[in-house]
Amino acid sequence: MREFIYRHRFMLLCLSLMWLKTVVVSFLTFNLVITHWLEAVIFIVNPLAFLLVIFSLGMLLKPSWQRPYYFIMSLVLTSILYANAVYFREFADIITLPMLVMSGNVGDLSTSIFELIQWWDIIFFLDLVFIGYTMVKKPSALPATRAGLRDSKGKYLAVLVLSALIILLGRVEVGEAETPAHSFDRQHLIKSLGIYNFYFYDVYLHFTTGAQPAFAEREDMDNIQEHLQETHVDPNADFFAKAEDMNVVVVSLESVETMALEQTINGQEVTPFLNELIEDSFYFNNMYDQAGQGKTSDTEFMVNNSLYPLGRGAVFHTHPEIEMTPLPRALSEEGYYNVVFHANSETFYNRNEVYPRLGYDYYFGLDYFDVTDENSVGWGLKDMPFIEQSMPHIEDMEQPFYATFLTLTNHFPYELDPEDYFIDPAETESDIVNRYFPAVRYTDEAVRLLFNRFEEAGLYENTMFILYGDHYGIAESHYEELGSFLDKEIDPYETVKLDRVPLIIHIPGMEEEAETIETVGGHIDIMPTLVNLLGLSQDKHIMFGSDLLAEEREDFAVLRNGSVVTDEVVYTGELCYDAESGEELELGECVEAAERGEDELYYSDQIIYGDLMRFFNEEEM
Ligand code: GP9
Ligand code: MN
Repeated sequence: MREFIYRHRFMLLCLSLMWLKTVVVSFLTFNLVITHWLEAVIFIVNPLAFLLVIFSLGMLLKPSWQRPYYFIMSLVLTSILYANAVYFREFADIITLPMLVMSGNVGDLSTSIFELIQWWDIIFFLDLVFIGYTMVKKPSALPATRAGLRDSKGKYLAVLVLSALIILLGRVEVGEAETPAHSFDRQHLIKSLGIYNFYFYDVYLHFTTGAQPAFAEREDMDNIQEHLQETHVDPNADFFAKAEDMNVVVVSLESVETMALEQTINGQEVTPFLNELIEDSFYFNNMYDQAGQGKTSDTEFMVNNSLYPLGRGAVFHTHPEIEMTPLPRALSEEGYYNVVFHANSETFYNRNEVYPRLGYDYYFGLDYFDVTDENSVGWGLKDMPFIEQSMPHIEDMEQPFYATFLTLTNHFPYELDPEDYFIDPAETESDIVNRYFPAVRYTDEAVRLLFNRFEEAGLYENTMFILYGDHYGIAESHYEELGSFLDKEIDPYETVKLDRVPLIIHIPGMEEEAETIETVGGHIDIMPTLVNLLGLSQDKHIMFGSDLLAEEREDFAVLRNGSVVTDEVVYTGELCYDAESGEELELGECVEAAERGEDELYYSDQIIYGDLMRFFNEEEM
């Protein structure tokens, strides 16, 4: 043993440093909740399974090739760790393979990426400097010796057995027997598999899901239709067709959270216009962000399909060609003209491919806007000139229309020109938190402008407006500073609560019925609500959500990471809370809700992965 250590010191040094770094970085960056000593042991040893194999393979090489091999391996693995650490700062998630095919979007993301990189990230690479130095300057101090397969069979076998045992150990379920499964919770996967083995699992998912359409059968769809029938809730008949034949305007409020509507800065409301609008609208204050890695586009997918987005990648990118029963297409049949306004490149999120399939007739993308240095900031054209420049197209449009406006100014990293500050920034240690509120305030002003322009154009009275926050704004990595602003400690329960996004449905002429509705729901429920209000047939669609105005509505929302909210409990990351008080409960109290959440995501995923809508049978709905 001693001799082995001596002969392979360079390899053992690289291996130990990489192991240590993986455990420390994973623990510090991925917000893992470790509640049991065995979980801690599994978490600490699991990166070894992969590292042992990868580093011991180096011993097969000639000594002169070994050092560069170990150095390159350490560099590659450090880069994987670092890329994930940076990604996690904004997305609280791990990079999956389908995200890599979205790298075409990266050019537009440059403003966001620079904001995420910190000077002290150099720490990630310090050990590589040390390894590189000894490799070049002091090679004799740390020997690398070849261990041929024939002579060292026993050693390689031992490595394989040890790695296999570690992987098996990761499969051990720790904690209470009644723990729900965790298939949608990537943080749980990292905890039990380790970051490197996670990628093997991801490759496995990539291929198995890719093959799913070929093996799918009509029966798969029948089972899902049966499930949907069991959970079906009748829409509210009193609201049926209340907005029939009206124009429909959908406004995606970039990164606007419900929390923002409830705040003031130095006595000034953050969203004075939305707050005023709420008084005359149906306002849903318990809607949850159900987007996945495809963020804005995932929400567009939900709003137009009432299917959940996928857990991996943006569904607009990964499955642009599946069969769907989308809302705009149903509206086309009723004589609607369907358009989208968004001042970003047409190919971003593959929108140019997906929009026609959703039933949009026209996409007013970047080319339709006059974008200059003066009228743009951050991600591009500012929301107010965006509205101004969209209106002439609206005024010329045949009616009724279904028009989606995607705002952009309130996008991370929340840059704003001085003249667009209507309120002061917040005063916390985080510039992101500070800048977020004035940026939301600016978007609020753009929405006011939209309403004014609709009134001036004489279109207001005959238009139903739907405004929603597309997803969270402030990432978890800023929760300490956000907590100081909100004056509360942000525990996992509060983290889920901060995932609320506003939903406002404003129907001119229905101000009398206006109310704030506290039912728990999410983006998935928008389409069924609109289908009812517009007097369309429910039976023509496979919808996972339900009418938000339904009398018998069940309070329920599942987030894409598997967290679930009902009127009774909040389940998140293997923890269970009382929905009202936020008090922690026994995990068993959440099992039913968590399993229901898993079913919803699982069935919806099956439809997309298997392209099951091919087998949709209207008769059975
Ligand atoms: C991109 C815009 C923002 O066109 O919709 O996307 P996001 O980064 O929020 O998903
Ligand atoms: Mn967005």
